[in-house]
Amino acid sequence: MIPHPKAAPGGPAEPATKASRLRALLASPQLEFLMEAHDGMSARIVEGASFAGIWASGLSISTALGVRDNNEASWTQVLEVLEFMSDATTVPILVDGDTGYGNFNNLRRVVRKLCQRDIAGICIEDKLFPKTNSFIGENQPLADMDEFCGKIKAGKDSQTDPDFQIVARVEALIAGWGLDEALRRAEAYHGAGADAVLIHSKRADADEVLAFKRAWGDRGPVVLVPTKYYATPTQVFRDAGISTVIWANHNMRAAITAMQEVCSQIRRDESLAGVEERIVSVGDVFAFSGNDELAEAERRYLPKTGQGTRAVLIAASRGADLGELTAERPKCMIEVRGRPLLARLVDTLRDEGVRDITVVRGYCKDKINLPSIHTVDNDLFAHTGEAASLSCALDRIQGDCVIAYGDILFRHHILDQLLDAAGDIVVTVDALWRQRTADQPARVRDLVVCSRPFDPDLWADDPDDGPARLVRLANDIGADEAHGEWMGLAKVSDAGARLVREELAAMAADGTLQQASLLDLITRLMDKGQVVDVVYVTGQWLDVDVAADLRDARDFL
Ligand code: SPV
Ligand code: MG
Repeated sequence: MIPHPKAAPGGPAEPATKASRLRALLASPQLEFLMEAHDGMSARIVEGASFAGIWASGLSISTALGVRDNNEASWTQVLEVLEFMSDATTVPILVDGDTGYGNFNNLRRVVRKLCQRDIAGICIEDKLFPKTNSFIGENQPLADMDEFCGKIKAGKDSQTDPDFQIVARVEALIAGWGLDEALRRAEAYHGAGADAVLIHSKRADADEVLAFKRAWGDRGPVVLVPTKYYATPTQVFRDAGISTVIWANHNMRAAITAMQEVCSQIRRDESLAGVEERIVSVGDVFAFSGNDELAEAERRYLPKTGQGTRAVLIAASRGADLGELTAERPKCMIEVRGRPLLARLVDTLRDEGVRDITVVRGYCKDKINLPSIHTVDNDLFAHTGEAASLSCALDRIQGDCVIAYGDILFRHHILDQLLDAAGDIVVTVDALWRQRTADQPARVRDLVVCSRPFDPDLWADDPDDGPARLVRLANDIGADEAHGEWMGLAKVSDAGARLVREELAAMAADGTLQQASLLDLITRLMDKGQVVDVVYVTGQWLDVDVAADLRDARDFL
């Protein structure tokens, strides 16, 4: 729960429920504000802007539903909207309940349903059902005062949450009945149990509502809706001792303006280029909707694709291009945002269920001391290559096994894709490699040629051809013929693991092992006819070779 804005540090415990927070807000001696919202999205925006409560405006909800503010939407349809708003937020919602959707009996049911949905309070106005917006026409008929008092009592008697608030809205000023009638009605509604009185006005100045407040004194909280007298400085309301100001419809109106502008521009331009920069990105929309939480929950609750899969990570080299940074530790142990690269890679693997992880150490091997990993050492690291390091872990390459460089970072979905792939030997290839290193083309190491290029419209394998196949993997492939860059991340099946072990043994026997890279190993396997499948990815990863990569890594996290 977010802290109640009025809770003093070390003060009494915060009220726990939304209704109790609305109650505290209405009763507080300071001026408080409720901001209009009309759906889950706008409600979230209101809470994100640090408003302590939400006004669920009848005008705005109707307008957002494409109907008029004349009870054209049924109360259960409004209730559906309120449920989304309440679920999307933690701050209390005061709902504009119009005239209560009927007589006392209808209101009783409404109040019970609102309590069930954790709506903090309702405001009802003393007009007739079906209502008309107060700013339309003149001298609208008012409800019989006694009948309205009965409605308030019925509402209070029906609330299942003891802190649920009922605000009585007095329309006497707008209907032209004058201050005395407004005060008479406010007094009656107060006596019937209303928790606060909303005195409404459609004048362009605040004179009549301030006159009301002066005459009313402090008999109970007074709420204002300064839609028409918006030019009145807020300090005037504060000085007058007003409880709460409602900014009643401004998100809905702002949304109409923004949507009309963007629509007409796209219609005119027949292009999105002119609007893209001034609207939130799709990524921002995902963040706004809390997609991170879902990804986290998926990791917690979905079966792990990597269960039973091992990993061998090659982390024997120093990373000399990083200079001083690797004077006393291998590059995989450089910290990015307070955690070594290798630890982050191990976290990603573990999150996907890959628990049996072996790291091949070499340079400054004592510095690779992460908990719960296996280590093997290539003590000849200074004179040997990646294949020799991998062969130090020969007996760990068993069953399904991920083989990766120890200095790469990637998003979880990349590992998911790789673990889901069915081939005996599968490599991940970045189809967007040109973007990754546009500023430093020399950094691209391992380009590949595949059986077909990446097709953005074909996210899964081609149903006719199956997965793309590796054709060539080398560091002398020209940019023109390349289909992507190998990430330094591969997976082998049990059969693939056996082939890798046999090939490493063959390389040891023919004397090529010591200087060979993983590229050489994979190339030899392909030369012998072994199929190597490709999982295409589109960015979302990086490796660390030079100091500038560390800055990218910080941004990546
Ligand atoms: C609403 O927001 O629907 C209101 C306030 O009832 S007003 O439109 O100002 O009457
Ligand atoms: Mg209304």
